Amino acid sequence: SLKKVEQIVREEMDKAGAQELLMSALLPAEAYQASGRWEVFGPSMFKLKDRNDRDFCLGPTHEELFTQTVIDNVRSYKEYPMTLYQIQTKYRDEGRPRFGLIRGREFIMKDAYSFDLDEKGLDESYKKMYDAYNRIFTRLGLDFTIVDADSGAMGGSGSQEFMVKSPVGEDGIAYCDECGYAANYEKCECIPQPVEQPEGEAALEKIETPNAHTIEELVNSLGMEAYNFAKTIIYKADDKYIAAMVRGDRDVNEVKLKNLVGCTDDLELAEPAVVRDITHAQVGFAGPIGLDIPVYADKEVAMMKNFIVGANETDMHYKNVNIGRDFNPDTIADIRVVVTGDKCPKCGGTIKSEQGIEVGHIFKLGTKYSDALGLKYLDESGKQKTVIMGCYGIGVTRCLAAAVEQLHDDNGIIWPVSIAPYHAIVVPANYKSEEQMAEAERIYAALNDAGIETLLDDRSERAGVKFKDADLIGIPVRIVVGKKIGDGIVEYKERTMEKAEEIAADDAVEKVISFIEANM
Ligand code: 9G3
Repeated sequence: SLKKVEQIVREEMDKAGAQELLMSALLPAEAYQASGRWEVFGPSMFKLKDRNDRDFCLGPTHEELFTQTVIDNVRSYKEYPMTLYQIQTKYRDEGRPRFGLIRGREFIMKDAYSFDLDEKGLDESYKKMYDAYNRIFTRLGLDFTIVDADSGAMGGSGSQEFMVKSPVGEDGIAYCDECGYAANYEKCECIPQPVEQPEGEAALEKIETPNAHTIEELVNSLGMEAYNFAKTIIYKADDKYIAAMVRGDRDVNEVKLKNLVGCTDDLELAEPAVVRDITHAQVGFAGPIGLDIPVYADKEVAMMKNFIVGANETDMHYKNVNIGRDFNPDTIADIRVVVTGDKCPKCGGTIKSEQGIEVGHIFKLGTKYSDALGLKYLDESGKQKTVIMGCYGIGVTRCLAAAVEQLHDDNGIIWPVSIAPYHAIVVPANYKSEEQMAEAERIYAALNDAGIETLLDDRSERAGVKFKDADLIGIPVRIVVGKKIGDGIVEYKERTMEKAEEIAADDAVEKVISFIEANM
């Protein structure tokens, strides 16, 4: 299945005019030091030393190496445009590796890099990749959505993600059915949703809230609504601490906040001991009043009146808090996670949000790497210019997991035919019956001769075990040779059919061929 995914990616990349090469995965530090990323990646980069104590890494991505390759080999502007790619193992020391192939520290990526003379050229190269990605994910049998994405540390002028909808997806997709707007959580602008606010500013009051550590407990003990509270969450941003505030019924979007704060590494929740040290209170009573770290407040908090916050004192909260009189955030910005029901930032319609697995991400990079490493060319009038780049990734191993997440049932995997490990399986029901085994072998050989990738389950196992295994590994179609073979009858079952149907043994090969051809 993995080889089939790679081959489909390869075919479509080649059709789009890209050229394949293969880089090292064990790389000297120099290229990443030249771009400044040797430091930027921090703990995510697997670093090691060689026998001469020189710095190396296991390659997490290859912008620098492809740029250097073009510098070393391309002499004239006439050789552009070009798009180079590889299908190669990457290494990243993820803070939270999980879900098997979805997020591992070693994974296979197709990474491509385009090199153009100008922005117009980049737009053309980008469009070719965009179209190739549509063909690739369609051929892989994935139901995907394309969303505008944040470029984050990559720089450049924007990017798009190809997302496979799945509840185990770690990424969020916000989309509007009315106007077609689609963005990932990091990119989607949240329109502040006002909730009714009391008139005037009541007097600030400290109240006892024994053991009310969470919003739910507070709501219950005070008989208020979650949107009457503002949460104060303390994060570690690189080597300093910050406080983020969102309305009680919202969540902090940590990528939006990270981009706003401009920190290098991902934000991390402050350890409880640090929270106690900063707030002088147990966790769950943090608030903005009297806090001596920067406070980033979501736009909706700035609309609240007479609301409740932690008092930075164990078991105590403040009520009737008002911005201006009682505290002033250092920054007010959109730092919350979009939710279903939000207003569409484009047309005002209703936003829906779902989880997704990012299987592809394409970027217009610009000159970030060509500047850093010095990839220049002399144009036809002899004027020196910088090459414009794009980069395009597909999580090849992640596509396998995405396909399984999206296509399975209680009996196991349902592979799209295009990436199934085999097209068909032949199962003799009774391994003790010479007639059934012989007939199964005959059909198996005939299918293989017809170009159908066929598995023969000739184990000395009960039929039920063989059926369950065939369903579990998701073989698209199954032929069972049982007692009725004496009447020239076999069973035919497509993986998605409820029940098997009886067909003439002589029709089995043709029926399987037409099913496979219709679903490739
Ligand atoms: C690193 C480490 C982690 C990383 C990166 C580099 C993510 C990194 C973004 C990309 C951008 C594109 C080429 C193909 C398309 C995607 N996590 N990214 O660059 F060193 Cl440790 O990989 N790269």
